[in-house]
Amino acid sequence: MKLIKSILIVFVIILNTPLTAQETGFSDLLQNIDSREKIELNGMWDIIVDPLENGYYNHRLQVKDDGYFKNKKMESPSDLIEYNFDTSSQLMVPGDWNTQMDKLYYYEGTVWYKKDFNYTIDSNELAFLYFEAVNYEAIVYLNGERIGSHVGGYTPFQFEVTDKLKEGNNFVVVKVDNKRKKENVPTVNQDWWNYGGITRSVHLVKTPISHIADYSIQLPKGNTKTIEGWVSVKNGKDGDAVNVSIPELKKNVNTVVQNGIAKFSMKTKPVLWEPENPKTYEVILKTATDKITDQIGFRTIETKGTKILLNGKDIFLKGISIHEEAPFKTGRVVSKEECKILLDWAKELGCNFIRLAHYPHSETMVREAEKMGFIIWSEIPVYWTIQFENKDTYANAKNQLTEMISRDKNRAAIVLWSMANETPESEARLSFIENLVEQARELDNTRLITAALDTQGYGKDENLIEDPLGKAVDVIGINNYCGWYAGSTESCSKLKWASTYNKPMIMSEVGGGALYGLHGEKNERWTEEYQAEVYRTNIEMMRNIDFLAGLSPWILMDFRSSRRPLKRIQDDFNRKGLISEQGMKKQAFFILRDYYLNENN
Ligand code: GCB
Repeated sequence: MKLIKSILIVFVIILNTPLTAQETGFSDLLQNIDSREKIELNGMWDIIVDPLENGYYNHRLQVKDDGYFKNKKMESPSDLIEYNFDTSSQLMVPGDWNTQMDKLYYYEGTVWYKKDFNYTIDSNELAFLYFEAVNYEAIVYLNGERIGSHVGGYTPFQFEVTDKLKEGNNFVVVKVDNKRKKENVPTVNQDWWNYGGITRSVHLVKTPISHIADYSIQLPKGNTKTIEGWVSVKNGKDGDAVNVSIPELKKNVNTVVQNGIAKFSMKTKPVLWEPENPKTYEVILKTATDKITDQIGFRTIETKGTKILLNGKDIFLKGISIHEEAPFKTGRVVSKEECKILLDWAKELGCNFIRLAHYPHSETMVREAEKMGFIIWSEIPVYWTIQFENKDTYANAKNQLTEMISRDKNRAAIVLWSMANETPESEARLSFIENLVEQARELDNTRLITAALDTQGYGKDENLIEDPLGKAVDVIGINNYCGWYAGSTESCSKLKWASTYNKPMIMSEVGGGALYGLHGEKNERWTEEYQAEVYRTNIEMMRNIDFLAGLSPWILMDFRSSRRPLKRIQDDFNRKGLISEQGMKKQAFFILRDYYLNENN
């Protein structure tokens, strides 16, 4: 009886506990860290390459309590310490290790990173260690103590470390492991380089104790006259005042915190964000203790039958797919300048749309693209045959999806969240992706959901889109390699498409490979002429698809892939780029450019 009573009490307490900010579905990942005071932890980090994970396990394969994360130093000449960060090699952060050190080119395993920094304690502030991305698994230690871990190579994560910081010298150690595993997302099989390392920036972000953690500010679906949203406040209390203002619109609303969030709504008519005029407004959020400023654009996105409507108007998405690979030097993109080079090329190509494949790109990339007026498709690496039956795999994918939406939910440029790429049909796969769709809609009901389907019914005269996943998404993505993986180039212009769904379709991939500077007949593989012919005939095909709402051919620039060994042609590059990794434009670039500049305006 006593036991039942206590169970009941616990139950009642749970029911009565006010919902925290997490009514929103997001964690407390800090929004817009660039508007915060922070200590940059970029630059050279000391590293130890540890393929046997000797810094983590002892010789019985038990986790050590005095691993490399202790950053021990010899104190007397007789001490035995078999590592020393201070005399070790160094790597640049942000950056991948593969292109920084020859011996790490193919390396997949553990590397330990260590950075010293100075901190002055201020009892009025909190401190967060914020990682923009680490590929793939990170275990983070501060001053020798484990503070947390993260799985997934392309999304941000943070740890609140206020109580763990010391006055003066501190050190952070990160165990980074990029070993591919079957159960991971992506799995062991991927057509891009598995760049390891602390690939994006690291910051120590400072906030007031009661601070604005997160916010969502946008137009509701289909409504261009109301800006609404919420602001989540950490360590505040019910009734705390929050002020939201948009000076250019002469709007200023006061609201109050309840259960961790302050909701608001304002009637106004902003100039809408669109590719020709990527207008954003300065939005200021204030509490008694905190202030955040962001640049936010407003637009609506919907579908109507087979059309995509931006701000209520039919738009054709003239796009290109992009990997987050640096021009001229390869490796991961690490700077704003590199993002801009890629985006300038997409502009020159005549694009109003980019597919950021196959994982969330950096916040810098998204923000730069938004400023330049690109509509964005953003995706998680649910790629090919991952373990659809595995609950942990689902949890991992769901977490990456949540982190992606959490970071970018205020970016008007993003209109499509993509759940998956070329996944094989099965019951398990269907419910896995349907659950992701449901999660995405719960977190954000204002954008469109898509997935790139693998419909390559080569050899037939008509491709019928009937993948059951088509039912769950708003926009159907189709990856089609007519003229490259199957079917002659001539057959493409005659290929017909039909769909069981009355929905817009984006040709999310189409293309073929060419080595820049290699010339020959249009039926000779790897020549620029062959690739140009693939584009020519596929464009003819696309002209005849009346439910086509856009395309993002594969791909802007050649990119590294260890699936591509062909000597003197590929040399570890996927050659489907319209531009070589050295920035040279191939003939196909101009074929697509003509199509974009002269049609579908
Ligand atoms: C695809 C994949 C993409 C590959 C591309 C190719 O369908 O989605 O990741 O790189 O084909 O080049 O084969």
